[in-house]
Amino acid sequence: MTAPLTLRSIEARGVDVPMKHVLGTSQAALRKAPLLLVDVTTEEGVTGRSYVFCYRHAAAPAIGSLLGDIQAALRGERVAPVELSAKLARHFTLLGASGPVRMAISAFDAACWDALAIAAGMPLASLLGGAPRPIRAYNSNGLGLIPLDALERETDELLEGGFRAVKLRLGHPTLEADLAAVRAVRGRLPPGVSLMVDYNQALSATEAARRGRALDGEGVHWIEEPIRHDDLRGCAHVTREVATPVQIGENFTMQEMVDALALRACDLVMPDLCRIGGVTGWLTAASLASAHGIPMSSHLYPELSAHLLAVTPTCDWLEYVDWADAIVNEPLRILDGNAVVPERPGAGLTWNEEAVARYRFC
Ligand code: SMN
Ligand code: MG
Repeated sequence: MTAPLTLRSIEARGVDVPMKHVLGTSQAALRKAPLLLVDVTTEEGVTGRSYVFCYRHAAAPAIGSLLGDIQAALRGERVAPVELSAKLARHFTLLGASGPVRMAISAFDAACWDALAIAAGMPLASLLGGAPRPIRAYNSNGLGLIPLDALERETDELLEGGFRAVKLRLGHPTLEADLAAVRAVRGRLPPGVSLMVDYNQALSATEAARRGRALDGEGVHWIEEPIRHDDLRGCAHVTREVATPVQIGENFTMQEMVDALALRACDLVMPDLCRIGGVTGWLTAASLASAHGIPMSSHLYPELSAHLLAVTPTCDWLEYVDWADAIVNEPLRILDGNAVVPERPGAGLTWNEEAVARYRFC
């Protein structure tokens, strides 16, 4: 039996990592990824790791400060993430589990699970009752709202690694411009390669139904977040009106996931590790999706999500982004379009300290 682990400290460091391809969404164009690297150290000498994609730089010190609060509340406790999640839910009840609070709770939880898997000498997927296996991945780098010739160039680049799917951001001023972008990318894809599209909440429900119906004839694999994420009734309307599967979930709380499934607000779900409550939250979300027979994909964090999809009963697609490659010692490998879940203990994340020093901003 592995000896229990005792929480000693939580360290959080912000790095500003350049993206190889600009992420031009309908809401903002991102050129750098502000990542907060989280190390949970234990009295026994085991360190668990995770990271948070902070969206905005200002969120990194805020999440870091909340992790300091978690450290003060839980120092000396046994690393038992299911119990600690329940404690943290109470700890933050009065403040409310808003975006940065949820991200701090989630990243702490994920790093705790990593520590447990390292202590057990097992890959995270194995600790969770599964085993490392290839997980099909789509390339989600790049393909923003950029000119058509640039889209064509990027599509060719993004197919390297044998990916069998890519994701295009939409939400141009007109439906015609959206269709032109879809056709430009489609025209570069070999047969059998899927194309997902992501509106990042750009449309009204009426406009989403109109554009969605137009996209029905274009062979799109899913339409992601066509309207604001918290209008679940609107999402249900779009899902009914459009034949192409509707995908939502990257902003879900657990309650939103429950409500979305009850309202049939989508055909597919893609919870985000750092918004759904870390590994503990993911496992609950995976059970919910399974009970409803809804395919479940991941959002960002491909290194950890690959382990989690390996134990997700309705496992669908891994979202692959390469942002953490710049600061980890062993980047996630893609082989023939599948993520290779590493066999080493834990999730397999260790920091390249030289790169961390270069990109550090808080
Ligand atoms: C996305 C991810 C991260 C930042 C902005 C947009 C996008 C996705 O919605 O699903 O990849
Ligand atoms: Mg998205």
